[in-house]
Amino acid sequence: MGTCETNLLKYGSVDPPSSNGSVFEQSASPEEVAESIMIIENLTEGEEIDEELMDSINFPKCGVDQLSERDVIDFTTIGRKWSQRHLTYFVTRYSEKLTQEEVDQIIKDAFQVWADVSSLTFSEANQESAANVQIHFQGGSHGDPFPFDGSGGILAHAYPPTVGKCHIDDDENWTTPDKTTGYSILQTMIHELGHVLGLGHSPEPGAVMGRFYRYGAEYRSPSLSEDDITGIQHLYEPPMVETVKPPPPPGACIGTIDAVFYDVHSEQTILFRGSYVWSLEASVSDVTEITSTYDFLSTGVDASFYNPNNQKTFIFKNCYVYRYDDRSFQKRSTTSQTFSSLPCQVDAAVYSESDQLTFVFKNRWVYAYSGKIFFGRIRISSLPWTNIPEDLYSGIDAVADVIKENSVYFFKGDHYY
Ligand SMILES: [Ca+2]
Ligand SMILES: [Ca+2]
Ligand SMILES: [Zn+2]
Ligand SMILES: [Zn+2]
Repeated sequence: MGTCETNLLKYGSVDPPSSNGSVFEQSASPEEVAESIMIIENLTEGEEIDEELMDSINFPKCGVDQLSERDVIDFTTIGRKWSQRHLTYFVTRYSEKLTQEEVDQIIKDAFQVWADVSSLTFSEANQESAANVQIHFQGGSHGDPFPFDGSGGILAHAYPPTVGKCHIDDDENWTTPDKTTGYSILQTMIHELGHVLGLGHSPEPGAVMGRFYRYGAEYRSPSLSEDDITGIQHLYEPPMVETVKPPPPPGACIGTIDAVFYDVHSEQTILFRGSYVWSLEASVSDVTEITSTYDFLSTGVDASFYNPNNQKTFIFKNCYVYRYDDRSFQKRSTTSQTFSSLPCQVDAAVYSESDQLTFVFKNRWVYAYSGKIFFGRIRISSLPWTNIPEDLYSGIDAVADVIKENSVYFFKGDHYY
């Protein structure tokens, strides 16, 4: 233990940072040294820890980062996790750079990113003492032995489970992800909460759990990489399948539907309602639970469309677009990242073969895209298609271009047109 600790401290002081970029934590930060010491102490206490971690203890340096130099795994965990699957949080001090509403929303969004791909759920506690996770914005000295360093350099740090402390350096120019300047508080919060949940740093260049802050518009509201997802699911399992089954679904063509698309290759019409999906082919219909094909969408969807040119399916849910290659999940991104100017919670979407355009519907408006290029917003009543019933001018539930029949079907309430 004694020699090990000495090596750790030497590592921290001798190794220069590998880049001048801003880091979420400094190389072998005091936190990580502290983490390593705790983990080593765990050994003497006989607490059960990861096998990978056991191996790493034999390395000359005992820093948590040694894990990442091994080929066995990419994501790293710090050998500790929460035993419960529901965690509560509380903001002990708000930022001077952001409004309280902005901070609350960002924290909610950041937790949701992890909740979407794991069995974890999160909610806000009424008071600090009732919270598992405490989030604190403050610059310089902030009540622990590891003061922040002013503007730049270290942006934040967080303690491993089950400490639950997440500290954000409030001397940074924090901004919400829709801005173009400043550090994205969302990117930073997702990363730090990863530590709070037990993830270490990943060497994968695309991982949210990489050591360095990532510049660039696409990272201001970053998607988790496969590596991040594998990491969190290693600790907390994939999202739970509903154990209480909803009542058996009624027929596909009765009542309001959420979304629909026509798959020209399989000649199937795919209908979404609640947590079920219907595949209609000629007169045969097959119903399955949504999660059996579409991961992460257990509570239903807002809209969907199929692009026959690249055989990709796009599914909209709240502020996200989920892209599937045929039926396998590829990536999730925010609606506004994928389709500029597009609001959250859209009503319906369709790729029109005849216009070679994607139309996304929200209330009485239609947003038109050629690929990802925004063409403009028009009223449903001004769509270049003939015979659109007036009932649909105020908004629709779902729409599909059934190419086989050369018709566009609109769905609203019990009716389709
Ligand atoms: Ca700093
Ligand atoms: Ca809908
Ligand atoms: Zn970090
Ligand atoms: Zn701190």
